Formats: sequence, structure tokens, C-alpha cells
Amino acid sequence: MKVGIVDSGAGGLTILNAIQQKLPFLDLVYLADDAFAPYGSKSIVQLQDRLIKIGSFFETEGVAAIVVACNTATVAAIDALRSNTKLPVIGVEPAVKPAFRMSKKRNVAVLATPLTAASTRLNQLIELWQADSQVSIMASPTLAFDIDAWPESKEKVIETIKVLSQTMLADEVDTLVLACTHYPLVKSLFEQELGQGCEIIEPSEGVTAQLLRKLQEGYPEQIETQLESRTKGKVELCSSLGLAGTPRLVAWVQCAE
Ligand code: DGN
Repeated sequence: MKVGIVDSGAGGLTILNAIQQKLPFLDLVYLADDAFAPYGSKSIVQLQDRLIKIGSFFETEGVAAIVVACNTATVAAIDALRSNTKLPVIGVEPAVKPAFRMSKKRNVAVLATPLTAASTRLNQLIELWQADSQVSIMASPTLAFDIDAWPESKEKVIETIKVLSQTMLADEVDTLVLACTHYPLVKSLFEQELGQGCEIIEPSEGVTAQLLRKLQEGYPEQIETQLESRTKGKVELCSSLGLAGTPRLVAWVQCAE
């Protein structure tokens, strides 16, 4: 059984990793949509249009479900994608609920792209779970893009994380929600700056659990058998710029444009 995963770049690999660990029998097609990156600086309409096209691509690939492994694309365009495909679509949401539960000082920071930070969805989630906690929403317009440009951008990434972490430490934040799937790729840099007094939360396990639920709903018997087997699925990495050597993808992007 095949599942499609999309992000603007490398960020969704953090989700792919978790899926592979928990559901190793799945064949995974990962699309790094680098021809359209960064998603964080696109308009909602542009992202809706793009995700609908990506949905059609995954349909032609014969996937059983689509994982939108990107907070920005989820808040901006998941509803549009769901209305345009019959496939189950799993998105990734900022993990604010566990963060508010975990924070002893009742002081949480959420770090995201500007589009996610300003989204109605993030603000609704905060309103729902915040209770008496303080929350700082922090947006970085460059961090996801710079992480994709690693290792050339290493110094820039380190500097950005240092500056963001200093603000969080000054605010006495004890729980940080990484609300962009690129950020867990550099979790160790955050840990280095923030020290042990700050928990860092990311969403990959939650997304994997949700994917499993959806697949069990659609294919109960097949999934039960696969969960018991030791079959290992294939992983195909595609890039819409063709960087990963996938001519099929390049052709698809050209005809979709
Ligand atoms: N990984 C994307 C997210 O979770 O929001 C980043 C999108 C981007 O391209 N900036």
C-alpha cells in the first residue's frame, strides 16, 4: 500500500521518518515541492491551487492516502485539497494541546512560518487549549528556507536559532512547539541553546497515529495483516525541480503550471 507525503522541501522528512518507523510496510512517495518553495511566503490561493495539483499527482501515483507534512500548507489549503480528492488527507497541526498540558510554568512558545503564525487555525487551537497559560507566537520568515539550503546556510541557521532562543529564555518559556516540519531537523540546535529547562514538542508521532487510523478505516483487513508482517516498503524521494533525478515529476510540474 502506497502513501503520498508532501512538503515544500526537506521538512516533511521528519514526518516520513516517523511513518517509516511505525508503519515500515508502507510504500512512501515523498514529494519535496522545491519548485514552489518556500510555502510560507505564498498566498492562501496559490497554496490551495498547488495542493489541488499535488493531489491529482498523488492520485495518478495510486496512493491510498495523502499526508500534507507541512503546517503552512495544512492551515492554508487542506480543506481545498480535501474537497478535490476522494483520498483521505492527513495534515499536520501545531501541537499546542500537549504543550499547554506539559508546561509547568504555563509559558509556551510556538514557532512557525509567518503564514502559520498568522493563521486562524493556530489562533483557534490556542484559544481552545490555552486556559491560563501565556503563549508567544514567534514567526521566522527565513528559517525553513535556510534549513533547505543546509549546509551552505549553516551559520545563518545557527544565528537565527540563537536569536529566537534568547528571546524565549528571556521570556522564561519552558515549552516550545515546533510548528513547522522543517524545524525538528535542527532540534539539536534548539536544545543546545535552550538547555534542559525547555521541552521541545514536534508533531510526527501524532501525524503517524492519525494516518494509521485513516488506513485502518479504509482497509481494515489489509492493515491488520500488514501490521503483523515484516514486509518492508519502498521509499521514493521526488523533487518538483527534478533535483532528486525524477523526470516524471519534472514533466508533471511542467504540465501542471
Ligand atoms: N515545512 C513547512 C511547514 O511545516 O510549515 C515549511 C513551509 C515553507 O516552505 N516555509
